[in-house]
Order: sequence, then structure tokens, then C-alpha cells
Amino acid sequence: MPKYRIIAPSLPNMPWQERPEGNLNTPLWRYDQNPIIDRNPLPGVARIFNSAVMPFEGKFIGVFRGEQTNGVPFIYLGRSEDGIHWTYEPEKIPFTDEDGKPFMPIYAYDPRLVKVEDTYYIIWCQDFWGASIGMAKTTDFKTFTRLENPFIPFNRNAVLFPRRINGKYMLLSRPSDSGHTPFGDIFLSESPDMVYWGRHRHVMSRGNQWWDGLKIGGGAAPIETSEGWLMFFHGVTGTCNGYVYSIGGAILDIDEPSKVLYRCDSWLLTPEKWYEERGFVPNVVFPCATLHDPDTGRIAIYYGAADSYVGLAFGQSDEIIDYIKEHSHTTNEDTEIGKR
Ligand code: BMA
Repeated sequence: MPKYRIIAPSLPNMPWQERPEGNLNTPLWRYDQNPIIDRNPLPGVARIFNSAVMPFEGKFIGVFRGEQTNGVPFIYLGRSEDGIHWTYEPEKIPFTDEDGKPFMPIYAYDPRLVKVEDTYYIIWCQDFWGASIGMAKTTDFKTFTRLENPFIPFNRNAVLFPRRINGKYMLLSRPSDSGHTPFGDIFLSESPDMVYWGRHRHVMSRGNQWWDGLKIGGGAAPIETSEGWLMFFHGVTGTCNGYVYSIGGAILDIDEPSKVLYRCDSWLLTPEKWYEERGFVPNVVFPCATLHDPDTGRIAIYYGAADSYVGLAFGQSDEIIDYIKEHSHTTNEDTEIGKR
């Protein structure tokens, strides 16, 4: 039994591979068959990356960022028996408005998929006279109803918590600019109804270390544990050759998640493999989802690699949490409630 508890349904059929021999430097390791999604995965789509998956009806379902052959990203639906091999609907997810009329975004990227109570929410980045957050809901993965956009531009990287906290839906996001944003911190907003968002709080700023010193942004939906919300996020450094995106880890207070309890001062995964270092945008690992099993403490992280592929990394919750605690470095800005 794991030392720390993950609070989530059992998932005995999640993908898993044991830790390989040798020094890893962090508590995560990669699936040895990565990338799990290669180029040209379906007609008209050149690359799938930065995508999110969930258990569904004993199997797996996912929302995938598909870069069309004209370069414009949209979201595609995929299904899998094992969480590794995916088949996709050939058409983009057909979003509608509340009246059931087609209501497609102009573009859509970096989708997250989060179940809260009986509803699955898809959250992504889209145009709203500038990069903004789009949202939709479904219960059956057949009809997808758009919700009001939560924020005005510019904002990217929104991630919903998998349950209400103190009766409110909770959304992490990263306000940004209209370009490739050379700054950025993570904020938290709450809503009674998934329409009106407010009571905004600062969660954490870019780090004091070099690897996440330029900007940070939400990643996978936080995992509820006995130690707090385990959050995998992305951290970015600037080099003379462009940005480098790594995966970081933090633990947020369970009832007041704008308070950071622990924040790992080192990355948990950084570009090292050919499919992370080489691609449309080199040197990117970008987490968007996890699968996790409370009985075994197993965690699988789905991440985009080099804006070209999807990779899978594994870790044990106890080892990840201990590593984050042992390497934690927080400032007053992290640990306070985040209100000014
Ligand atoms: C960010 C987002 C991500 C992308 C990353 C690296 O700003 O656009 O979709 O993976 O840049 O290009």
C-alpha cells in the first residue's frame, strides 16, 4: 500500500512499465516505446501533441491537439483499449452552442479533459479576439456543448480541478500576452456554476531556479492526495537558442489551493530524448494529463514532446511526493493565499 493516499477511483488497467535500471536523477521515467503517437496520425493531421486522456467505460478516451496540414490546430477525439494505442474520430470534435447549433472555435489547442461529478469538461486555448480559454462539456462524448469563455484575452493553459472545493469549481490559468509570452505565473479562479469566474488568487510565480525562471503554466489536472493537490506544471527557461520546456511538480493546499505547500526546485522531466529535443518546436516536454491508481500509487503522465509527438512517463506517487518535499523551495509569495 502506498504511504500517501491518492483520492481517486481505482484504475488497475492503466498503462505501466517498471522503472528501468540506472540513475534517473528524478522520480519519473519514460515509456520505452515512446513516442506513443507518431507523425501523420490521421488524414489531414500532421502532428498530435499536448493532449489529455481519461478513463471511460473501462477503457480510455482522449482529446487530442491535432495540427492540421495547414498548420491550424483543432481538437480531435480518440479512444484506446490500453491508453497507449489510439484510434481517432476522423473529424474535429463538433462543438455546438446551448441550442445544439454548430459553434466551432477558429482554432483550438492544448486541450485538457477533466471529469467533475458526472460531467466531462474540455478546456483549451482558442481565439477570442486574442488567445483565450475555451470550454465545453459532455457526458457521452457524442454531443459537446460550449460554455461561456471564462476570461477575456490573453490567457492560456487553463486546468480545472477534478472536484469542487468549498462548493466551487476551481480553474488554474496563466494570463499571457498575444505572442509567445516571455513571462507568466499561475493563478486560480473559482466559480459557482462554470459560467461566472472570480475571487482570483495568485498561486505561484516563475521560479527562482533557472529551469522555470522565465514562465510557468498549468499542466495536468491536479491529483488529490493525502498530502494536498499534486500538480504537474510546465516551467520554461530561455536560452540563446530559444525556450526549453520542462515538467515541474508542486503540492497545493487541499482546501485553499492558492497556497503552495511544496514546490520542487528541480525539474521532474526535461527534454533528453530525440523526440523531445527534435521536432516542430525543439526542447519541449509539456504535460496535459495523468492517469493514476490509488491502490498501487502508479502515475502515468501524458506529455507533448517537441510540439510533434505524445510521450508517456511513469512514476510512483510516494517517490514523487517525497522527491518534491525533499527538494522543496517555497517563498512567501508561494505559501500565502495570493490576494492583494
Ligand atoms: C506554448 C504553447 C504550447 C507549446 C509551447 C511550445 O506557448 O503554445 O502549445 O507546446 O508553447 O511551443
